[in-house]
Amino acid sequence: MPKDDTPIEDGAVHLYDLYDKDPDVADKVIFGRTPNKDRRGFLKGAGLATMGAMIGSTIPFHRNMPSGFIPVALADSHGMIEGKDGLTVFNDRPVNAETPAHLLDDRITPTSRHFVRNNGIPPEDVDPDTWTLTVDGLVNDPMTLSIADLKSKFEVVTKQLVIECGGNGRGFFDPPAKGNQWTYGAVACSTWTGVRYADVLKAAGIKEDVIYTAHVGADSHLSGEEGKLPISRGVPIEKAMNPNNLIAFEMNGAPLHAMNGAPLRLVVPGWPGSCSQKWLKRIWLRDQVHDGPKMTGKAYRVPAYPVAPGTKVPKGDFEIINAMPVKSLITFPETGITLADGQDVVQVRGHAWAGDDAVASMDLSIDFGVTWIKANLEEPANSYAWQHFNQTIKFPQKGYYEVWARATDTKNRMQPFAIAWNPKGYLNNSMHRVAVTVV
Ligand SMILES: Nc1nc2c(c(=O)[nH]1)N[C@H]1C(S)=C(S)[C@@H](COP(=O)(O)O)O[C@H]1N2
Ligand SMILES: [Mo]
Repeated sequence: MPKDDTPIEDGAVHLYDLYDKDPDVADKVIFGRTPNKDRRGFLKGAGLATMGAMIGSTIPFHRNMPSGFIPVALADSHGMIEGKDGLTVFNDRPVNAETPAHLLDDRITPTSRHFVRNNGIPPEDVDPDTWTLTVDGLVNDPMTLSIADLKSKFEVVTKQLVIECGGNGRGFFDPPAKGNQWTYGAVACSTWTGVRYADVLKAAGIKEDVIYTAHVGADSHLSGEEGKLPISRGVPIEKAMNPNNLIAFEMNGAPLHAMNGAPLRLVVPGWPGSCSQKWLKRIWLRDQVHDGPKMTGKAYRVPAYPVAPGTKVPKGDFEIINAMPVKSLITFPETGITLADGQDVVQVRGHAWAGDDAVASMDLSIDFGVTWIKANLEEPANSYAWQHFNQTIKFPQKGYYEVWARATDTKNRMQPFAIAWNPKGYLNNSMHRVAVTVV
């Protein structure tokens, strides 16, 4: 295979040469560290060169590879996105990556562990100093604000807020639903700093006939078509006015990560993550339910009535998802652990959250749900932060166990064992289970 036959970026050929000579040294040069199982690197602009470099070889049949395709040799490669660590990458065009449950063990999710859900291609070379946000539509005073304006004109607040993708848990649907096969990790609770969405709307002056917001970001459509938006969602004006929503410019005390919406994004916690527009450029107030891409049809919608798995539901029978349901995650121990040398006790811990509500109680079971053990549950740091739970669990004898976690919200709604199936695979809040073997 002649190396010059491949339409690769500048400098790529010598990468291959580097890998030919000594892959370990090559990795160090490219990724800045010695490779291990969790090979880290960058995905930004991952073309053939990056892929080839990561595999350590040329790809003779590369022309047959669909765009956005991830070679199976890299399929279990974690952390391919710069600044992210240990995420499971589903695609690179658009980038979609979730965090394994045991890596969400921090009380506040570090930026490196915050999942990424992109519908299009993020803007490149964003400049926070020249970035502007326009608020228009049915407002008394349309405004265009810089990030400096936001900081000087409005109170800056910091909150821990949960963002969860509406499709988190889709991977467990049977029959399967199309889309990213998220397991548990399309959720995070980072610290966000910004101004209240409500304060900005108030300053613009909301006209009486406004019922819905529309959010526009700077990412481009996968087709490359100029002006075509990959996603533009909105929320009822009442939800937009919730004082916990932020227009955020900082994540965990630093500028936003490029993949999480730098330099400016919405954080509308408690509702599907898709309401939290990244790379935010425009907020448009409307007198109708917003009809942007992924607002209509079946996107982020579920049937208005319960359906049997596999049912074909007419388009008109879907309704927009609002609050996410109560859910929890065991972040320690990691599923599949073995307790040896007479160990029979584990300090189980994790987090729980409940859409627009709070979590009232948290229970664990090690006998497949026959009996339940109350876990210690903390109050949230603020509304819409996840709540931490823990409990010491003793296993009565050797053998295979599953620890099940079940959260109950303040309205007495509990996580189900079985999946409430819907055609697009949203809202799966079935209980998290981890396997523990005592030998
Ligand atoms: N501009 C823009 N905003 C977006 C998206 C997107 O593709 N483009 N994806 C949405 C979806 S579906 C989710 S779940 C969240 C994910 O946020 P994160 O990538 O920071 O985890 O961002 C939302 N905001
Ligand atoms: Mo999402």
